[in-house]
Amino acid sequence: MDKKFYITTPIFYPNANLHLGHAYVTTLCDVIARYHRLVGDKTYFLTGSDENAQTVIQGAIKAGEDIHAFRDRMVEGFAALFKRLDISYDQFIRTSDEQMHWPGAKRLWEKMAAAGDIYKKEYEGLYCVGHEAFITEKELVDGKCPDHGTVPERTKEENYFFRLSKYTAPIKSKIESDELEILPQSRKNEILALLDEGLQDVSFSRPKAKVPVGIPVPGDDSQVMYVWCDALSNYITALGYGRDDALYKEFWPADVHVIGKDILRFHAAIWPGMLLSAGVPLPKRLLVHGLIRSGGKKMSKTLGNVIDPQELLEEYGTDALRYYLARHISPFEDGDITREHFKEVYNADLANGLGNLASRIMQLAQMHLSEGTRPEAVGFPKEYTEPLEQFEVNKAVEYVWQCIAALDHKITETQPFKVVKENPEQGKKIILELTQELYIIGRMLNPFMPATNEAIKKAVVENKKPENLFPRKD
Ligand code: ME8
Repeated sequence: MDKKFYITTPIFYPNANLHLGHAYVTTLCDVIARYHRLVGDKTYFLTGSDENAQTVIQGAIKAGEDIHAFRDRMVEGFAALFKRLDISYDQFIRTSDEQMHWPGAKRLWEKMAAAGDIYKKEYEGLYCVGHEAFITEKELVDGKCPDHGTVPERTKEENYFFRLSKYTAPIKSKIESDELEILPQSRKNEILALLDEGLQDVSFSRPKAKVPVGIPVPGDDSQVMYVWCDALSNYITALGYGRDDALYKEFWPADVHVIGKDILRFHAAIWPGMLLSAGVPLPKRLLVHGLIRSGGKKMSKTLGNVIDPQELLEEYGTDALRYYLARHISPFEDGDITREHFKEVYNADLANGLGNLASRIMQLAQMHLSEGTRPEAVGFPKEYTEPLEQFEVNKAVEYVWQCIAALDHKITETQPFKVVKENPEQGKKIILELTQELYIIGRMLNPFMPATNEAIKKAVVENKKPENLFPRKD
């Protein structure tokens, strides 16, 4: 098949270690990318880090480290977490990379400038470092940004502005017609309501003195690009836009940018505006996921309900965490996770469910079959592919667990352990069927739980019992 599929995560600020929310969006993308590879699509999966931000500079200062050393150390941590999570990205783009990222970001800026959409203006505003954006007086609560609880910086600067207002109508029509599709519908409505108010021009540069690590504005070294202008362009610079067009020609436009609802505005207004201005095709889709909470509350150090992905990985393993994120967090709504629920689900679905089924079947196979089997690859049922095509990852996992329950039921019904004693040929036939169905289940698990897929495949092909896949936790 020659269908291509290009998927991206947000690029993360290396201002602190990644938390469960970052692990979630990256795992979600990985599941979708692995599914597309499984069905034969030529897939490209991009992730990365958003490094030229004030929040990152502040992180380095807080850590008492040189900015470059700090960013390198943080990004090493990202890579280590993604390795542990079995994230199969094709590229990790760093916006500090002057070879890979900067030429394309500059090219895009030049195109926008050539279109007459960049102009200079004296500007006074309130900059919220948490948002990496100017916010308005009326958004403040008690003088603070309500999302970050911090007092914004009052700045008076001469900046370059981007004429985003000019693009309100074309952006709206692209979103309304689903040429730029926004999933789920509630997020599409949200952005359409915002567009109805009309978009304002945005400050698109900062003084170099304020953000010394930023990308210099073409033609004016005293200014650096606004970090969102710099960051959004990663989706094309990583493919070689402005540098080496081979990947760009093959994979752009993106099939889907996966983002959290916190950054919808940047992706559904500023990014399409930039692309329209520069004459670059728009991405096809935004998949906007919700935020993960714990016990109904925002995870916070004060509440003591922060769950570190490392902690779950150490206790339960990679595929258990991937399973939880894929099945028990909806890609379209806010999610929730607690240690108690995690353990409950682990024991029920993985230890007693899948793990137990695999070991029962393979025990029978090892005792009664003389060799392993490798079922011919058949297509996937539509109950599996249809939700995955629509990014309804949790529904697809649910379907696999229905297959697991059905196979469990089949063992109870057919009683192979009895039949094989009374009628060995008949018994072996049943057992062979069970192993083949287990193999197919393993194959369907591939996008969600790649190592488990491998372990099941090996067990069936080599006719041996898999290691205890998911030991019970008390
Ligand atoms: O915003 N639950 O980076 P970031 C679920 N650099 N997902 C969460 C989450 C939570 N509680 N918290 C964060 C930035 N996320 C910019 C992006 S893109 C060109 C630039 C996820 O490090 C979610 O996907 O703050 C969110 O959009 C992303 O992490 C923000 O990561």
